[in-house]
Amino acid sequence: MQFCCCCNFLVLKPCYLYCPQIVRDTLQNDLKIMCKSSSVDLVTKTDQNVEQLIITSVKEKFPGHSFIGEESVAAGEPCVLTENPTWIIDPVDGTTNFVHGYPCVAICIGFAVNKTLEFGVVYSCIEDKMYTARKGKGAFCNGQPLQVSDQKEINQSIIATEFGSNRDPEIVDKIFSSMRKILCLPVHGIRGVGSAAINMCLVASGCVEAYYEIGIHCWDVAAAAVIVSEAGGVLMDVEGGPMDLMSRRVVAANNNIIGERIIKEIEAFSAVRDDAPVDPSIK
Ligand code: LIP
Repeated sequence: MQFCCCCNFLVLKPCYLYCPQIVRDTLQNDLKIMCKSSSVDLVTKTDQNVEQLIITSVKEKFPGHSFIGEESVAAGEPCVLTENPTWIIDPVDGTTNFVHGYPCVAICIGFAVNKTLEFGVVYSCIEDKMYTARKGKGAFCNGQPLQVSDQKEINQSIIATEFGSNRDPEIVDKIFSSMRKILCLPVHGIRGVGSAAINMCLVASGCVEAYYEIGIHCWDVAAAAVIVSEAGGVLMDVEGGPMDLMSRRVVAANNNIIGERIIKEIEAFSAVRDDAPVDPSIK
């Protein structure tokens, strides 16, 4: 089933016209902040409104398509990737940044057919950078081609990661232990902008050699994964092998050498899969 990604992008055009303004307007106004899985897992009315605008706009053109949206899943929609054409949406990636006015926020829309990611769009709202990629057609930022770094020396690299929203001391210890081992390789630096998608777009842009994280969701990384891949990068699991989009684990690197080098230092742990059956007994 072939889709003209041009008309897909045209469908998205209204989203990318209005959503960023919604995000920027709300940054200046009162935010209605709510919590999801914990007091540090935040969501705002803007997340919900932006997601609904995107889904409504796409459904008008493609009523038979499926959707996986961060806030729809939080409201109880299933998070299962099928062969059906599926739009994977993070309406505000970097919600904690958004709540605090920290200027790294992105709208992310990935598109998969037969469980294969076909294109991704990440709009970094405050920077006004539109990252786009279509499978086999390259990756771009505001129309300029993207290429990952050609660095093969880990000691000459910058690595990105995030602390995530899990505050279990044992998990936090693993996160810090991994960071400590990577920092002491040594690497030039460790960075994290508070948005998985923007971290991955920085890998695609060649200014970060690799990004890794355990605890992200498919909507955080689906769109940016196409951008990294089309910029010449690789997507891996934190224990090696290919990335599993629903596993909540990712390594996005400029090449296999850097990716495999940091995988050796990561203290891996598992997170509940995005597509895990929902336990009806847990309210
Ligand atoms: C965020 C990710 C980030 C992760 C945060 C959160 P959200 O996505 O982009 O990498 O560390 O815990 O999941 O929730 O802002 O869309």
